[in-house]
Amino acid sequence: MSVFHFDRALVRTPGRSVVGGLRAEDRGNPSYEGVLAEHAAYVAALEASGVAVEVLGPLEAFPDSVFVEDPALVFSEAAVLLRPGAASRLGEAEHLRPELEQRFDRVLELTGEGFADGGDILVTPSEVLIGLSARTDRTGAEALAACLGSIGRAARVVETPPGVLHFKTGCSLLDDETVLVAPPLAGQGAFPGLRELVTPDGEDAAANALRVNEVVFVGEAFPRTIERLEREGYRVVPLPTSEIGRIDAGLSCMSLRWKLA
Ligand code: CIR
Repeated sequence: MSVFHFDRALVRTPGRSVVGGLRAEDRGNPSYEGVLAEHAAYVAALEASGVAVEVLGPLEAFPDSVFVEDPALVFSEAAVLLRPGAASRLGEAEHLRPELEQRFDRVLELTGEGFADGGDILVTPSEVLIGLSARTDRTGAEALAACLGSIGRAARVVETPPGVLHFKTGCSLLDDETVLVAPPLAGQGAFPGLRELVTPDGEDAAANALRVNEVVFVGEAFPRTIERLEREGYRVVPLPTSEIGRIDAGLSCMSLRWKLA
């Protein structure tokens, strides 16, 4: 079962409120037009890589709702509505419910008191890794692992190093054998059986790359990572992320991706 071959994706147009999106450190608001342009480039890149993209309308009441990866998790066989750990984002899942019900035969739901963000979930060929973070707590992670068990998916709860927003802020799958990792996640034993390719000095944020079919999306501001990946034989598609980067986002978070069963 391939974990990076996709033919469908769901994205959400950013609302004007995106300029007030959450961030750990304030380096100034992103510009709305800038985020829109980065989003449009991302959608075009998904389409160019062979994915049919459906675009949902903006949700002004939820500044971070362009990051559709966090309130849900999707597979070919089912979707799971999550419970995002930031109070301002919890309601996003409910807005995805009808969209997922239209597109998936099975829509499961994370219930209980815990929280889990999609940004903390890395699907590898052998298992689903759920990173504990400031957004995903142990109660949520364990409830999600149980939920995934009900669809026959093995899950393992792992740590996200302090200071890293989401588990996938610091890692992304490059192929069936290789994971791109930022130094804080490297050498921690989090990825048994996978080769770790570590991002070059000063380019930790490049670790939130995205493998889609035959290409890897990488932030264009990370030339050394791009060069390293190209040397390794990957076909890299550099994408602009400077505006979404101001609100702590990378390339996995702007879409939900799956392959029709
Ligand atoms: C947040 O803090 O929730 C957003 N500003 C950024 C979310 C990025 N999501 C992701 O990497 N999965």
